Amino acid sequence: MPLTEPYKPTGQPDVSVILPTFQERENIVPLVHELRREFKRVGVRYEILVIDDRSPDGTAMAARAAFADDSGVVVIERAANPGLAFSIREGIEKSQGSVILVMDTDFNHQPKDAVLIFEVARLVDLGIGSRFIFGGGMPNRLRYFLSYLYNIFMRISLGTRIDDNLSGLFAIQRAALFKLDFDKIFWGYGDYFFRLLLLSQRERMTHVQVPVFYGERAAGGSKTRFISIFMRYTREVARLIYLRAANRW
Ligand SMILES: Nc1nc2c(ncn2[C@@H]2O[C@H](COP(=O)(O)OP(=O)(O)O)[C@@H](O)[C@H]2O)c(=O)[nH]1
Ligand SMILES: [Mg+2]
Repeated sequence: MPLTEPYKPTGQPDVSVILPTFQERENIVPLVHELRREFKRVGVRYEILVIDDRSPDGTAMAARAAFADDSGVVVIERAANPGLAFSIREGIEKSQGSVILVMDTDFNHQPKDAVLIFEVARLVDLGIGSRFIFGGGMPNRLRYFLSYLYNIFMRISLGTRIDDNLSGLFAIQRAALFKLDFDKIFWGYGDYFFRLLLLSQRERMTHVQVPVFYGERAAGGSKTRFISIFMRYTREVARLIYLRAANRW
């Protein structure tokens, strides 16, 4: 569809945006507004799925109230199996778009970058947001440097060819994604993302990295503790090295 065509809200969406939320009441409404504006600007039929893990702050209620008149915004409140990767999986399984875009909802991931990554994924299998290629980055320089070193470790130990294995900002062709074994990918936290990259690399899917510069979280607090999350990722990297050596993954 040429970019000049007007917005058409019927038929299969061009993109399904998966927005996992936990305690994001202040962020979710402005984020969805901005995404809608961006997609309308480029003439893309969108579907936006907010996948909320029953946030006590009323995230789901706020999103539902703000977008009651837009059938392209769907709010799902999950009952069982809380967790980031399970939420993303549920969103994907309930989506219809020909490209699936996943992003954080706290403005660490910028809507403008997400739209560019979506446009890339229309042409290849996977568009991946990367902080570690020219033009990318994040405001916290210490975290940036530590994440940069950690990604070098991941590239060497796992053999991934991607510079940022932890961004969690990506878009993928629906047909490509559904070739992968979801049970092997979608559990845990940000580690699901490097399992997805590894399996798609094994399937020889085409990956294109797009530089992204993170924004500061707009409102609320982060759910992750930097040190404990890296310990968790390191256990998972070690497990994958072992399983792959034994031909069991
Ligand atoms: N559905 C769901 N979303 C979550 C959960 N934990 C975190 N998120 C969302 O995942 C994204 C990243 O979380 P965040 O706390 O910003 O992590 P950080 O960016 O690594 O500090 C945000 O959109 C959160 O709302 C969870 O248990 N369930
Ligand atoms: Mg964040």
